[in-house]
Amino acid sequence: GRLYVNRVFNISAEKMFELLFTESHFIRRFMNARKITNAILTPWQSDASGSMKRSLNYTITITNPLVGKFSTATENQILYKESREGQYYLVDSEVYTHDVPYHDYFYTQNRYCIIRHSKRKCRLRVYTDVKYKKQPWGLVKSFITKNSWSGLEDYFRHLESELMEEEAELNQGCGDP
Ligand code: YK8
Repeated sequence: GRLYVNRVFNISAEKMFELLFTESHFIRRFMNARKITNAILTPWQSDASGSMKRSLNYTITITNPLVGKFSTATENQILYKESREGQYYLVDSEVYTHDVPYHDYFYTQNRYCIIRHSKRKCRLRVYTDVKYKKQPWGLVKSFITKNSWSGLEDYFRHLESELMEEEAELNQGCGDP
């Protein structure tokens, strides 16, 4: 896997969770900017193990010339019960892209870790892995992995920079002296 985001933000852990994992203006704006459309989100609901789950369905716009311009996708998120409000949030998200070549072979697992740093700061880590449901040939596998990494890198670089913008806006006039 790869670590795509690992940074301390001037944003509380609680606020970071709200920005990324609720229907915040921030995430709506970000989805618009990424041309992620037709989003349907279920609310967070507790499961039998005491963790929380939700799922998202949407259409992504793809810039990779090897792939069609759009794909539907499903994202299943789990907020582990080990999470502590305001302190520590661990979210795993499995993303299935249904309309790309070899879609039945792989999915992406993103692990988001939000850790309280101080009252108004948190660390965000995003760790990503491409997982295989069945083993493709070596050549196909490296093709999938390479194309996935480049798309993911672009996505998380953009997310990080938008979070930095949001951080600047949130701290206007009331940031740390
Ligand atoms: C989520 C991983 C792979 C996929 C894409 C497929 C290449 C197909 C390989 C062929 C287009 C928002 C990605 C990047 C699309 C976007 C997905 C996003 C960024 C040529 C063999 C969508 C996080 C996420 C997870 C997986 C990403 C796909 O919140 O390369």
